[in-house]
Amino acid sequence: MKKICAFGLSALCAVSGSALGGTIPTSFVPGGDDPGGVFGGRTYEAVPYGFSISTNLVSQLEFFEVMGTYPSAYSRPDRDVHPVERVSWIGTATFANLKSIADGFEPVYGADWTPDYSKNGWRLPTVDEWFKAAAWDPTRGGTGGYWTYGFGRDSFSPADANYWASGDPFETTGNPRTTPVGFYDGSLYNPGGGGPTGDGSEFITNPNSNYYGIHDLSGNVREWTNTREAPTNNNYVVHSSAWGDVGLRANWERVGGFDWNHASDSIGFHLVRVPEPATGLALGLLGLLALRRR
Ligand SMILES: [Ca+2]
Ligand SMILES: [Ca+2]
Repeated sequence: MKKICAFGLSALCAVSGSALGGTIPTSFVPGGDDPGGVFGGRTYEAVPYGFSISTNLVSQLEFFEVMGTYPSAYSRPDRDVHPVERVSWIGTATFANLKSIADGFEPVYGADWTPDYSKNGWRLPTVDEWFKAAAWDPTRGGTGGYWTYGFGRDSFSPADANYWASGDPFETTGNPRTTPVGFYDGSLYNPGGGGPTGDGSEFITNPNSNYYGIHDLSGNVREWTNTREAPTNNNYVVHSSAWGDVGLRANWERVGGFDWNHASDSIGFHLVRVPEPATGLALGLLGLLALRRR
């Protein structure tokens, strides 16, 4: 066992290979099959390299097992299976570095929180990666295309995702009204009413995972990305919609940029990692895109 510190602070040390927390389930998004383009007035670049993305939003239990704390506003007995929220961008980067070390990967974030894209550890997705994971479907129309919502459809109903007054069994339990990660999987919850989930009311969900099998890209909580809003500030772009939003944002719409110390019970995150960042031309492209991104 070897104790490793991410960047010299005792609070950011972990034992390499200690497997802090369990394995984070991932879905693989292959590179090189998407054209990118302009959507809603924003340019999304093609992603020429493959990356892994957490199948679910990072849960409160996954965060606790690494960090030893429950920072989220949702504090009911079933909190472990709900998405972690009220974590700042710096908090997510800290978690990602520690989880990387525990899993035997290279930490991505350096001393000033600058991501080193040559490392193979966990990090937040860039906006281009997030958009591809949420929208791209190489089978759409036979030749591939982009969907409006993160579950592979261009319209939504209350059975598809968690938003304000969407009727799920967590509407009446008080704020924040998150649903468990992976909740929209086609299940019938609390059949006949009076079950153990949320307020016990019966609720049927549509299968919400998309082509890659990823959940909750639309709805439940908004999500941090690894992309700065502008090179001159520490605001990071936030995508997706939350339990408190009326309806769902399209995959290309952004909430805006938030300071890296901002923490909200409406913001959580998916994690990504590039298993082999040093191979091919992926690394150079990624670095360039991250630098020139507005
Ligand atoms: Ca809801
Ligand atoms: Ca989401």
